[in-house]
Amino acid sequence: MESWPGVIERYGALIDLPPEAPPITLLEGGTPLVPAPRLAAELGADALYVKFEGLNPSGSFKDRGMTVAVSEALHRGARAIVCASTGNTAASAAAYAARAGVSCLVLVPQGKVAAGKLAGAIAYGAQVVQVEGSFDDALRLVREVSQRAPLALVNSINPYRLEGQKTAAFEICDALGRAPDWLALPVGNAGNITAYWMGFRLYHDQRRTGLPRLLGVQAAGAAPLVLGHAVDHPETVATAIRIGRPARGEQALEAAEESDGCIISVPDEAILAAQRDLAGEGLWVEPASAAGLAGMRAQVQAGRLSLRGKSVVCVCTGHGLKDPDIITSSFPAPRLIPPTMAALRDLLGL
Ligand code: AN7
Repeated sequence: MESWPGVIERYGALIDLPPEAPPITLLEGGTPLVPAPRLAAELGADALYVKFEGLNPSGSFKDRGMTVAVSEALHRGARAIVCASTGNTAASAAAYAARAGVSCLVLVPQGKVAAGKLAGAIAYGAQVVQVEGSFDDALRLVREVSQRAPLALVNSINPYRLEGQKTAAFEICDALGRAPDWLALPVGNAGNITAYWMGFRLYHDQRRTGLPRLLGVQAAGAAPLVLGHAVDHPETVATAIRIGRPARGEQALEAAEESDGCIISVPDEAILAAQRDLAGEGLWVEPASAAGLAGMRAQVQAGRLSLRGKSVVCVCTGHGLKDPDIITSSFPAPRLIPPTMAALRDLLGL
């Protein structure tokens, strides 16, 4: 079998990127669609799959969009890129900037970025700046600075990000041979749900597959699209989606509606429970990534939805390794014993 070539090479004809732009790639995409039969049974679904996006090169789905955005920026002559981020965009931008040999500036909300994301951005060599404020403050600043300085903005307001991210929809359809009945995913800045809809629509327009219904899921403390207004001080354990003014909010609402789906919110406890249950299937994802499953479960439990005979894909957007603290801080430290069999026997009650 040929090795996976990255999303630009694989889906180039369907991606709006100047064909003469040399791809800056880390061979992102090609992530597994893992069946989770126990979760399917619990929800009464015919089948449930996890699109495990944490297996991308920098550990999240952002790499799909970053390969296209950075390739396009370089093709235009950019020598530096910039983004605001709750963490994953920062790590991804830093990785692709490193790959391209250009510099990268990232602005993150102070103290609210998971350890693995901050470490990643630093490891790849980005200049990381903390902002005394939220992601939304950071996004406002980078929008402005990218107009004043020669810095290419690679947040998902950059359309090339969506061009890359829509490839995840193609992969799902290619793997299943059809579109799933439901696609559930977390919603933060709302770029990803918009991109998925673009991807599904494109395959549908080409008469390759049907269309799924979309379930976008926000955290209750950061749910502007459910409340219908901006949230000034978003708060959630799922720091990736701790966003109060989603840049693509309108498009996300349109996508959900067009698909005959919806955007809902779930409390942090439901997100953490879903994270535990996914880990119980051998799939350790970061908290935000569990929101899709948490939302599906909430809809089913409330009787708003029956999944009988239906197939569901939950998009798990980032790897659990991104946020180790959320796990270690809620469990006691592992027991410490002297290096003797007596001590181990004692501990195990043998
Ligand atoms: C794991 O990195 O916004 O709705 O700055 O990291 O497209 O924003 C991350 C978002 C879901 C939400 N899951 O996607 C950032 C950032 C994970 C994420 C989302 C994010 P969008």
